[in-house]
Amino acid sequence: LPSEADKCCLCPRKPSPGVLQSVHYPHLPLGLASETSIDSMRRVDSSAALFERASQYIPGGVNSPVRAFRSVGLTPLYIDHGKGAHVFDVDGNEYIDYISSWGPLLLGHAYPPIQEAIRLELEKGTSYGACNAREVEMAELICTKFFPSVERVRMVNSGTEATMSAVRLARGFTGRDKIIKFEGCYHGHADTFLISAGSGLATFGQTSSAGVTKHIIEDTLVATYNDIESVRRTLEAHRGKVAAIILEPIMGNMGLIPPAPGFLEELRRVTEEEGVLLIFDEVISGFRAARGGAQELYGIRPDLTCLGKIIGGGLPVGAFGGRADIMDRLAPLGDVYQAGTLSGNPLALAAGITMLQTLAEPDFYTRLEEKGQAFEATIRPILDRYTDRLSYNRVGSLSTIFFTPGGVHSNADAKRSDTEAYARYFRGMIERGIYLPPSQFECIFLSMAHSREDFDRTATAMDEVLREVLG
Ligand code: KE4
Repeated sequence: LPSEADKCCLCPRKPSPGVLQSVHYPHLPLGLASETSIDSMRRVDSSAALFERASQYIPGGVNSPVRAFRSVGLTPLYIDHGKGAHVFDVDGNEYIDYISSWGPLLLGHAYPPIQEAIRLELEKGTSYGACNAREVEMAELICTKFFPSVERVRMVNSGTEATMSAVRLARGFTGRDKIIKFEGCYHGHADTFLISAGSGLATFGQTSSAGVTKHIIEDTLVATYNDIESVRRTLEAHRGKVAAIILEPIMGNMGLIPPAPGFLEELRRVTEEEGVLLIFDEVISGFRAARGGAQELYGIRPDLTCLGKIIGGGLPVGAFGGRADIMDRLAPLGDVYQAGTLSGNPLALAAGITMLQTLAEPDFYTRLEEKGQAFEATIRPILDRYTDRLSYNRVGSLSTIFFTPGGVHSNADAKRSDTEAYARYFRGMIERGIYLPPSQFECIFLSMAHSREDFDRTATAMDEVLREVLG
């Protein structure tokens, strides 16, 4: 093994590509600390070299399509570490990060109390496959401090697990097969949702996935977001067969599209009239739009709620919950099965609990809204120069600049965006150290770590790049 003197620095200096950062693993018996494991664990290549290696073993070189940067005409960055609102790639470049890991990092990267909570929990172990006290703490926090509509909650490991489990439960509870989703909404990659979906699917110009069987497609009906008449027509055509309507109450996966005034209220009313369950997918909006998510912000009580992202503080956690009479149909009490090896993992919940305890502070959401307002105020003078080319939507710390004029209030509006112009904008901004979502059909996610200086730097870059892209 390399000598102690070769001990690497965890926060890499500007490494030259391909250099094998030597490390010292005294705790690993020689047989384990083989050259291969050290090489794969510590070899510091450039993003380009890592992508080339990754592409040999990982489809498209990525573990989630939107990271591939294909729609913005680049190859992906490989991030080495993050701190606050900034990330640092393996080539030593620093960026202001407006992705925040696609939402989870509401407090910024490497938030010290969360790091400490993980460190302390780690000393006790990582997973038991048995009940642990963290599960109780998390359930109590969700049910008593954040979501009054959630009388019972079940922990899972991702947003997809949360939404697919909620839909199965709704079908089991109602005895009905069909669900209604909205064009452009994305609820994760379970088969039942990959029809007319947003996020990564929209990014690649398709809205449905191969491999989804016709029976699944028959049971997923699609309505138009912000168009309550399209919902009424769909329900009328399938009266008595629809188990639930699932939606992002604030649409985030075609870029940010807020609910039209009265839309959510009408949706609640028509679902109650028809005996159809209302499922709010708050994987993005939960803990972000307000303490109690979009349902608090707009005063709607759904029957079931799906959570993810922020709830894990950056580690893999999802959850679904809602009315006790519905949730108690879950095994082992009821006949709707759902399970998970790592559900309620103590390490992940230690991070999530620390996150939620911070969000429970009295003035947190006032300060978060001030952050969103400050960001908008900083870029507004630039946006106002391009009202004939751009639209801008914001709800709190979520926002999107659409490369289409006239406002974006629906999926159809969003789809008019000039994605080529967005790609040129993205490339210009990332060259200036501003890391935006690599797709027109995603949101900017602010964190509490973003500073006034970050916003000023972003506005300066935006001013230059939009002059290049739009004139
Ligand atoms: P996950 O399974 O990716 O944890 O969550 C799925 C999901 C469910 N519901 C909503 C509203 C979501 O936005 C998501 C996932 N969001 C995308 C970004 N828009 C994740 C990023 C990615 O796919 O890499």
